[in-house]
Amino acid sequence: REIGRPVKRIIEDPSLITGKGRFVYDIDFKGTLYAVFIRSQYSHAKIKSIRCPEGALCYTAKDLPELIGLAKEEAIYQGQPLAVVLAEDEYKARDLAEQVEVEYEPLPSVINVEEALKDVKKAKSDLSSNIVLQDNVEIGDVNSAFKKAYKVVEAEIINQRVIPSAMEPRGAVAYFDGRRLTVWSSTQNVFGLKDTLLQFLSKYGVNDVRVVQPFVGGAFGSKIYIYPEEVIISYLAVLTGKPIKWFNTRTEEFMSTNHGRDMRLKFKAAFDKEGKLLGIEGTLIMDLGAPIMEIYEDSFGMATTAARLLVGRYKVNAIKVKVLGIATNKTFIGPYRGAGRPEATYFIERILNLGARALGVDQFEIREVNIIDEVSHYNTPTGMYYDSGKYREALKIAKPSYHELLRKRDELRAKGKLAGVGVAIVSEIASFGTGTARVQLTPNGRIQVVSGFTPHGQGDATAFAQIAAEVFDVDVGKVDVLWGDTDLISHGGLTGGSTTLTVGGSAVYEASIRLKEKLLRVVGEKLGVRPEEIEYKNGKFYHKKGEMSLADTAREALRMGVYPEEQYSYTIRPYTSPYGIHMALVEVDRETGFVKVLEYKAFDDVGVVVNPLLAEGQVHGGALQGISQALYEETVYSPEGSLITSNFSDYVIPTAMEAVKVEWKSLALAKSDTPLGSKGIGELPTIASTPTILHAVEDAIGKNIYTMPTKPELILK
Ligand code: MCN
Ligand code: MO
Repeated sequence: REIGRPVKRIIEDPSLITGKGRFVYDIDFKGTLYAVFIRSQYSHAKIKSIRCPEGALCYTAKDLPELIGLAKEEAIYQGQPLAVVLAEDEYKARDLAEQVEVEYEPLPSVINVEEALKDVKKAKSDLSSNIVLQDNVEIGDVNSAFKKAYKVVEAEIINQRVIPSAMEPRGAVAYFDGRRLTVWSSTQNVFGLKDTLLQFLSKYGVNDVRVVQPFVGGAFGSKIYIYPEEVIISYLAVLTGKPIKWFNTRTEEFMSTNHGRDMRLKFKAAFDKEGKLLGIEGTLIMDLGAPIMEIYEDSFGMATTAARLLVGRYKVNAIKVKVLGIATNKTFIGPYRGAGRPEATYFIERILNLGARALGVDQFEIREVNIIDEVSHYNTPTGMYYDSGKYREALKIAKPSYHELLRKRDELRAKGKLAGVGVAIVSEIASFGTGTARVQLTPNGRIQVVSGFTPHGQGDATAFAQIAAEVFDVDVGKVDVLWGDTDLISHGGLTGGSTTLTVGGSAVYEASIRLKEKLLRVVGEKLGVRPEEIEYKNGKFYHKKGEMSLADTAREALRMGVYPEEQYSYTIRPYTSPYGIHMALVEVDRETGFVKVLEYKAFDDVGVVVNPLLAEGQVHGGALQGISQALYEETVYSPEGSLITSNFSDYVIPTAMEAVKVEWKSLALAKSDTPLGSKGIGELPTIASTPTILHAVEDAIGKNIYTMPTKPELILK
């Protein structure tokens, strides 16, 4: 069996680890013009004039058609593109960009939520209020919950703004051959980019667009949006007839690529004596960043999702949360590994632990008190959907490990150390939409899988190879996988929302089964027997009248005029609901306040795991990313809206030195209804680890924590 086997990344890694994988920056055409963007130095200013150097290829909003995001009269965040210059090499282009003179008239900036809510200054001149979007999530009778309460816990907890920090910044190359435009982009959304470019460029007579995703050095949700730079360089390739290349510096990347999170919840929570959560009332405020309406609706969706997912996997029946989306003059917020679910899990898990601490109840026990036993096709009162889950059983399995960590904590404490244990339950929803795959048999007997998804580091292609190999009962080495090119297939989805394996893999599975049936008919016709009489094993068709290999069958099919390929589109309704229990043991240095994660254990239920090596890899990297939010990452703006943490010496992300040993257990208690029975795992560990670590630090220092990161100076205070 191939499904379930820890296969190494045979599709992705050979070229990557030998340094031969091509990224956007490696693509070079003769005669390329390099594009450098002139970006607003102010977070909020009137653009009075832009003066281009004499004779330079330089374009401002006035020279270009109305494009998304290129500021014309008013800049609304630092780093917003205002103009672009082109030159024959990158250095000349950077020098040229410095000669562009922009005359600004600074406007008052709205930098924090408190200021935004006062509504005296506006984040954009034409805004009537900085509160741009509002919603309410209300279920049950909150008032009676508070009347019945034994204890009421109140606080404001902040899930801070973070910078996605993919290893490779955004960049693209655009090539126009006089009829067809081809764009290579460091994106996770090739079909979205193609659609946008076609919509825009058809006005200029360009109706044929191809978008290619070369190898991409990570994205974490931040390369889903169609960014202005991609559209502008495409237009300039058409206008100038020259290939155009653009690549962000790290500082440009930090300012112009979407940030993540930035939500806060001011809440009141009612508990009974045993720790049962009776109700939550509060206001959830999301700082959406710069007011760009095209982006706002989607981003605000993350806040309403967070509010509706506040129920977690618990029996909470009364919730009343006002959700506000606020405009400020900072980089806009977009999806970042979890998009709404990390914030929800953070809020509900923090509420439970703050309650447990106030009541003197153990943090594991308070979860046992509130957890739903199990669900099957369950709709939460807030309108979320959980396909399946055995939550109490999962807790039972995880419990001995929790007690083991407590024992280790107590041993450390006996030695005078500041040690703590944290636990959190991740309440995830994942795997959305439609995925398409075409599976084809080549004349030399290899299976070729074409996927409409856009993986960029996860390793899904290897998992797809396993799925096809399982159906065709061949070695994975006999399968090739292609993806990330709009020419491969008419349409596709994007790798985001932990979707690719479950939705894209189901498409591969179904297409493979259909192709095998088609091939059976070919063999039947050739041998003059009924398909049901034919046996298939080890990549061969058997019948007493003869046998045929896959290569024989492919050639025979082509002779008959039957193409040995099948395409299938799989649509999931509505999504999967993975979950997990994460726990950690930390030690806080009494002198320095530095937190060391000594042990990290994850018990995750994502149904069937196709490749445990890939899934565990996601848990290692994902958990570290969430730990990093808890301990290190802080996006700092000056009062005028300048990004202070504009590179990696000021914005701290973990290195191999801070990497944590993660022990992972796949629970596989509850499958999804999809053909594979799998659920998404790409984002789950990141969602889980942030509150887990915070809880451990709280336990170590014996104090409540309300903000992140938990810096040494806060811990020792
Ligand atoms: N997998 C599995 N069995 C399962 C579920 C997943 O074997 N039941 C494997 C898959 O084969 C795949 C990996 O685990 O190799 C993740 O699969 P999945 O959960 O379907 O998630 P996606 O492939 O759709 O990846 C997207 C997800 C998201 S949304 C973000 S954000 C994120 C993440 O992946 N960004 C990443 N992990 C990342 N990892 C890397 N290296 N780079 C990013 O940008
Ligand atoms: Mo994502």
